[in-house]
Amino acid sequence: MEHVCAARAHANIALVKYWGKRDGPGNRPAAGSISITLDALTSETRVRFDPGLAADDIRLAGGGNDARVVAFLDLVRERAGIDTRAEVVSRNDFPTGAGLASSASGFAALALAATRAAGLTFDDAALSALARRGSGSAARSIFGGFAEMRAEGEDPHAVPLLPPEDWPLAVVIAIVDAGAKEIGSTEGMRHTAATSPYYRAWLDTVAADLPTMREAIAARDLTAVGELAESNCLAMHGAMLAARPGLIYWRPTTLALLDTIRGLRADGLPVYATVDAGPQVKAICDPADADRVAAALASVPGVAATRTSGLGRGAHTIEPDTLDSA
Ligand code: 2P0
Repeated sequence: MEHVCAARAHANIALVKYWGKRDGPGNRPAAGSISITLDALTSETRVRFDPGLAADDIRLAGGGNDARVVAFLDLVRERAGIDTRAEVVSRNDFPTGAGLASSASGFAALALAATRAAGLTFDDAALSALARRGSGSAARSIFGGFAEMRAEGEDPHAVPLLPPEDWPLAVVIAIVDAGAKEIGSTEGMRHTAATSPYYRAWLDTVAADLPTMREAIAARDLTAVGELAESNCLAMHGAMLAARPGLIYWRPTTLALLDTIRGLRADGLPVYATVDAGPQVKAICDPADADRVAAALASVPGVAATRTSGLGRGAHTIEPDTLDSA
């Protein structure tokens, strides 16, 4: 008997960032994080467990890491008590591995599709904890809108804070370089924790920022959310820069974009920047201002493209034949 399921999930960007793991196995974060899920960055994944397969057959359009997917399937097989190999077909509608959180949407979609295809029914918390094993940020993409990764416990998972319709925001993504990054997040975090004299201070910063961010979100205060998100991002990059050798994900255009966003703000437009483990800049603003922000960012020399996103929903199942053309 064939067991198949397909799922869709969106990437997320963190307002309070995740950058560092606990020691030991299980991919557990050293601290919590808070994110928004973006409807414009989507992964769709179909998993089919097939007794006729001798090995997992992984087809990731746009690249990706097959070994990580197989290791994740092993976790699902262990939970389900099965040994069946699977065909996995997945596609993203945005560049993979370039600091646009493709591992977040990818592993969130895979967690939902693979568990259902294996006959497991996990609640959102259990699904989020499982997605974390694939990629820490994927735990947050199980939820839509605003979500918080809770770091405590043996098997940490994210929790929802606000659904997307409760506070619509826009994120304008300025793509500087769509190529895959040289140092992945897992290695970048390890290097930062091992060598940066500012790593401890970074974790202290996150501990202080989490409750403040929760309050700012509850109050729907864009200025407070944006200022804190931008500061938290710069503190994370500060810890990376201080690693030895320094970890620099930015390109000159990244800095030009940050400058442009500060210029818009000086002109009275409330827009705030965040940058992840790549050169892309994401600008957070009110949806009514998104076109103006996108036009300003697109005019910065070196910007390849911009993409505007609203907030998206959490991981959900879709018809398996959606992936037939993938
Ligand atoms: C974040 N990032 O909070 C931070 C900010 C990148 C910079 O979560 O090792 O790919 O797979 O658990 O989830 C990227 O880290 O790392 C990330 P792993 P992941 O969004």
